[in-house]
Formats: sequence, structure tokens, C-alpha cells
Amino acid sequence: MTAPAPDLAARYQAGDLRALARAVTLAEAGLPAARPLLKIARSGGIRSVVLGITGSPGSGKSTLTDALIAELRAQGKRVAVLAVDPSSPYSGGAILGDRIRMLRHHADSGVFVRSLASRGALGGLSARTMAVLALLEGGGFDWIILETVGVGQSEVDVAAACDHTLLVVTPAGGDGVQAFKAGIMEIADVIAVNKADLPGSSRTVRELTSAQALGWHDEHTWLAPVRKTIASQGEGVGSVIEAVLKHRAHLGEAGLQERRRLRAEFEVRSLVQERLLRRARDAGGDLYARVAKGELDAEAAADELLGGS
Ligand SMILES: Nc1nc2c(ncn2[C@@H]2O[C@H](COP(=O)(O)OP(=O)(O)O)[C@@H](O)[C@H]2O)c(=O)[nH]1
Ligand SMILES: [Mg+2]
Repeated sequence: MTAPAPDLAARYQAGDLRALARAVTLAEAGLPAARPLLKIARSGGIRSVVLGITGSPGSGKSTLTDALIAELRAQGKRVAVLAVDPSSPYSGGAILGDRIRMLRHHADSGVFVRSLASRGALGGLSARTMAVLALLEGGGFDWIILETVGVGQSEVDVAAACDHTLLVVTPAGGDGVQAFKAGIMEIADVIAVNKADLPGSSRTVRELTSAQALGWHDEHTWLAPVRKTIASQGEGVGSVIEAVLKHRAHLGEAGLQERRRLRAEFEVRSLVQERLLRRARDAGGDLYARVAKGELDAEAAADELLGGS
């Protein structure tokens, strides 16, 4: 059955973790039953630090997430983690593995971990992911961490979906320089040079900071703090948290409100994309065949799809 139990909203509002898990399942499935819960979730204002983590596969995002959970719990914070693999419609092996790794926190009612495999119309994060994030905020977590596998569109999406973006790079293989070239550095609010136990981490920090110094900036520009971490040993994790909070202070109330507005815009635009692409995919008749034969030009076909509803 997909209809929520009548007391689900009340239990969700009271912070019941099982009600939250149920609400997340409804939102992930895109069911209308999630909508009243989302309304409750969004009426509460800004409550959580929403941190997105991005970086290439193997850079240590999951290990760092795990270490962040431990550190934040030690500080008495409640933490929710959403692990998303937007590149795969399946529950990927990596995420499954991550989930098992995070199981050590499962007995702890201050930690909520969930994996999502849903992807958006254009291969990035989906509107459903945004809905799940909103439900977690409504669930009263102090911190919400969104970890994605770092491929393609997802880095940009993470920045649009969160208050703060943490980029994880490693000393190996000129990772920092790659990030700079790919324009990923621009979306980072904090950079962790992870695996600082390996050689070359100081050089990577220097490369990143000198790349930042080269870019246009004035005294108001936020230059992402670069922090060394050894996630596997929990080292440097506290200083990453400090850097995120410093960025939060830099954003201020107005900046955070603006991030929320951008997040809402991202969600609504994702929904529009999903619906339009579904309409295009389901287009009946011989529309595409007519384009292929030159009987109808592609622009006219697009007009037909957008016009008829
Ligand atoms: N030497 C070293 N290895 C690490 C560190 N952090 C993570 N790793 C290892 O790097 C590999 C990839 O880590 P993982 O967290 O799965 O990366 P993800 O793909 O970005 O989520 C794993 O074998 C980790 O144990 C670190 O600080 N130092
Ligand atoms: Mg991972």
C-alpha cells in the first residue's frame, strides 16, 4: 500500500526515525503521499547544515563522511547522510559497500543513513533527491551530508543542492590541478586534500592555493579553505567542520536564504525537465519518423511537443 498511515505526519513531525524512513521511501518513489510531509518539512525554516561532498571515485568521500559522522556525533550533533549515485539506475556496489561501512553508526539514533540510486532527467541529481533532503531537514538533523559518486553533471548538481560543497582531492595524479582545469574548484566552498599520509599532499595544497590566488578575487570573495585530511584515521576532520562553519558564517542569514532559493529553483527545474523529457520520450505517432524523413523539421517537432499538453 502506498497511502501513508494517518498518523505518519504526526510521527514524522515528532521526530520518529521510522516515520522519517517511511516518508523518505514515499518521496523517493515520487508518491503524492509524500507531499503533505514535505509541506511540514519545509515550514520549519533553516535548521540544518546541508553539506555536499564531491570528488573523484576513490578520493575518500565515503571514508571522510564516516569520519565526519564520528566527529559530529562526538560534538553531540545529529547527522543524516544521503549517499547518491546519480550515474546509475541501480544500487551500485560502491554505495552498498559504503552503507555497510556506515552500519557501525546504525545502532545510534542520532545518525540516519540512506542510499538513493535515483537519477535526474539529465543524469544528475533528481528532484526526488531534493525532496528527500527536505524531509531530512524537517527531521531535525543538525547536519545533513550528501555524498555522490563524482561523475559528470553531479558535481555541479551537488553545489546547487546544498548549502556548502566540500571537494575531496588526493595528492596522487595531479588531482588538484585536474579539479582546477575542470572548473570544479569554482564550486568548492571547502577543499580537503585527503590521504595526506601519502607523499605530495603539501605540494597539492600549494598548487590549489596558488591557483586560487591567480583567479579574480577581492576582499569579499570566499576562497575555499584547503585542509589536509587523513580520513581513514579521522585526522583533520575537525578542521574541515570548522571550515564549513566559517563558510556558513560568511554566507550569513541572507546568503543561506539565497542558497535555499537556488535549491528550490534547482528542484522545480529538475521536475520540469523530467516531465518534458518524459513527454518527449512518450511522444506518440510517427513524430520522430517524420523528422527523420525530412517531412517535419526538428524545431517544429519540438514546438509540437511543447505546445500540446
Ligand atoms: N592512505 C589513505 N587511504 C585512504 C584515506 N581515506 C580513504 N582511504 C582509502 O581510499 C579508498 C577509497 O576510499 P572511499 O572512501 O571508498 O572513496 P570514495 O570512492 O571517494 O567514496 C579506500 O580504500 C579507503 O580506505 C586516507 O586518508 N589515507
Ligand atoms: Mg564512496
